[in-house]
Amino acid sequence: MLHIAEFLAPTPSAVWTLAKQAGVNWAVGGLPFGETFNGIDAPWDFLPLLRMKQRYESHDFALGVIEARPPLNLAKRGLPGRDAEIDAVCTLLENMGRLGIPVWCYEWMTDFNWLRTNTSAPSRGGSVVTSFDQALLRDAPPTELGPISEDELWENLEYFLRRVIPVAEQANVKLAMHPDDPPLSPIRGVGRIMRSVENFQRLLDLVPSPMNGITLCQGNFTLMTDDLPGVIRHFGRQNKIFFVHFRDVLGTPERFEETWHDAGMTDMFACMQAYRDIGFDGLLRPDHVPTVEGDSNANAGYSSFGRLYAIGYIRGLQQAVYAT
Ligand SMILES: [Mn+2]
Repeated sequence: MLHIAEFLAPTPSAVWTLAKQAGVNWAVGGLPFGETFNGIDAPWDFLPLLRMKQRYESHDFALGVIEARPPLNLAKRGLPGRDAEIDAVCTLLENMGRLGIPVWCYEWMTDFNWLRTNTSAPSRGGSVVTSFDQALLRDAPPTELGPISEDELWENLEYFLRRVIPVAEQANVKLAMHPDDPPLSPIRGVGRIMRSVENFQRLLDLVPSPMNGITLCQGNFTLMTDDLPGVIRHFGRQNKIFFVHFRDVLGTPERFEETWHDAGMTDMFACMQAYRDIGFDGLLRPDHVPTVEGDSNANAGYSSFGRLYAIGYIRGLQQAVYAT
C-alpha cells in the first residue's frame, strides 16, 4: 500500500502537529544527532534509535524510513578510515532491523550533498523556491579534496555494497539509493554517478539483492527522462522502488527550478497511476516545497506551510487514481 509520509526531524515541532492535522500517519526520520542522554551512544546505536522511534510513536507516527546517514565521505572517496565509516552503517542497519525500521535512504554524492545556486528564486505569488544554474559555477573553486572520477566512485560504491548488503539481508532492511541532485557530472571536478536511468540499473546489477534498491526522487528522475511513468514501471517491475520523493521541477539538469506540485513539467497524475499499476508498497513523501507567505526560508525546501499544500495535492491525486 502507498502511504503518504512526511520528513520529521527527530525533535517534536509544529511540523509534527501540522502533518498529523493533514492526516499523515507515517514519519520519515532522521538520526538523533546531537542528542545526549548518557553521552556514550552514537546516533546509530540501539538505544538512541529506540528512543527516537518511541518519540514518533508517542505522537502517533509509524517510522517507515530513516533518511540520514552516518558520515560516509571517506567511503565515497575510498580513503583510509572508510572501514570504520562502513562499520557504523552496518551497526545502523543491524539496529534498524532489531527495531523493525524497514528502509534506509542513502546517497553517493561525495564532498557536497544536494546543490543549488539560488535558495530564494521567485515563484508563484511571491513564494520562493530553489534553483540551479550550472553556468554560475564556471569559476567555482575545486572542493577541498579535489577532483574524483566516476570510475573511482563506482569502485568505492561496489566495495561499500559488498560489505553492507549482506548485513542488510541479515537485518531485513532495504537500501534505497537517492539520486545525485542535480543529476549532473562532474560538478566542481567531482564526479557524480547516480544521475541516469542506466546508471541506476547498473547499481541494481552491481550487487544483486532484494535489499538493493532505489529512492525514486521524481525531481531528479524527471530530469533524466521524458517518460517518468515509464521509468517508474521499469524499476517497479523489478520490485526496486522502496521509497518515493514526490516533487517536480522545470528545466534541464544544467538549469532548472523547483516548482509547486501542480506547476512542474511532469505528468504527476500519470506517475501516481504508475505507482498504482506496479503495486507500490511503501512511503511517499512530498520532498521539497516552496516557501510561502508567513513561513521561514531558513531551511529552504522544507517550509512548514508549503508542505500542507503538497500533502493535500498528493492526497487528491492518490484518491483520484486509486478510486478508479
Ligand atoms: Mn529527493
